[in-house]
Amino acid sequence: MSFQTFSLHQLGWQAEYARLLTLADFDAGYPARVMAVHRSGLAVLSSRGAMAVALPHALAESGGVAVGDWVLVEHEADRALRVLDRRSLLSRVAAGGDHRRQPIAANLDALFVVSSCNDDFNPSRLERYLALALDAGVLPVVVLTKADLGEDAADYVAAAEQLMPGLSVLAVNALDEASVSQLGPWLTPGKTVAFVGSSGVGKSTLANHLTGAAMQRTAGIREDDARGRHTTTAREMFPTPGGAWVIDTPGMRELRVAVGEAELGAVFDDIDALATQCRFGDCRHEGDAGCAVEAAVADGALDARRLSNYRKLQRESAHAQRSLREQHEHSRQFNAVVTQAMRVKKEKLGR
Ligand SMILES: Nc1nc2c(ncn2[C@@H]2O[C@H](COP(=O)(O)OP(=O)(O)OP(=O)(O)O)[C@@H](O)[C@H]2O)c(=O)[nH]1
Ligand SMILES: [Mg+2]
Ligand SMILES: [Zn+2]
Repeated sequence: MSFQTFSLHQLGWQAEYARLLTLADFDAGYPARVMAVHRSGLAVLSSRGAMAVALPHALAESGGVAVGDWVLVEHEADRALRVLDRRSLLSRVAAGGDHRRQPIAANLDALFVVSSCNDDFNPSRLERYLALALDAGVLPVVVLTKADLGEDAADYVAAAEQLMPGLSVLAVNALDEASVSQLGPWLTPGKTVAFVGSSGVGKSTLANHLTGAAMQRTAGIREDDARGRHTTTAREMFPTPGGAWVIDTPGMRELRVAVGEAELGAVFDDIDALATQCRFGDCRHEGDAGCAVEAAVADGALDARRLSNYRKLQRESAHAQRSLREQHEHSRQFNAVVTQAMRVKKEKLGR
């Protein structure tokens, strides 16, 4: 596939990036946007067109490079020199014990959190995605697909709107172009959006409509469990005819989060507001006297599920952050020991 050339502005360049580059940077290289991350290197687009550039090991290791990133590409060398500071970064906690953050997509303007008007609809999972978006610094928009398959799409929309104050929720038939045009307001020129959600909910179907081509594979859904097979395997960014940028992602089976307290609190703003009305400032909302949160659960104003999911996400985030801190501390101590050992060795050799 060949790309036409794009100006930096069309690629989503923002004035704030220019401030991150020094004259020395411009002498060394030029900015390019990462369209895809491959094991062998990066596919980038710049005002010079599409190119494959090498990704030095050190750069890949230090925080990684994500689709949507801006990199400085060395003049005449086709090699990425560094990643420019991100405006937003969507990341997940890696599977396995080490709680490392895996970058998913960078410099997003909106995150379409996709679920369907069927068994896939799960408020706790959606809250998890909303927290992920806020933590990434991205505006979440909930898109509920398969509105054509049932009559109760409005019920799903109403339920989703309860999940965060001011949340935009759209019900669509992803197979219908006119219905998909509801996403238009978030797809203005130079804006970058990504789709996340479980496998089979229609992320690629939506992305294909927007980019005007079947560039991502889609798969038929299995009727039995309302889940599709995993069909999207790579993360790539594609332009829409209107000048926006779209990133499709593979369905995530497990999404662990490590979200900041403030970001989590923004999703669960209603609970935090109730908590200010508890009799005691240090109320744990666990049988404490005069607890406004538990009173709200008792009289049906607050969903017990929502309260328990808030607690779960708080615990999970605290745990992941503690684990990251410990690792950081460990590697700091380790480096100190190594540095000391090398110094001793050098001194010995010097004598
Ligand atoms: N009727 C109907 N079918 C849909 C809708 N959205 C998606 N589908 C179908 O659901 C199946 C799965 O869609 P995909 O777009 O591949 O799902 P995905 O989210 O990209 O899945 P992964 O790539 O596995 O994460 C396809 O057969 C689509 O045609 C919708 O709104 N209505
Ligand atoms: Mg897909
Ligand atoms: Zn309380």
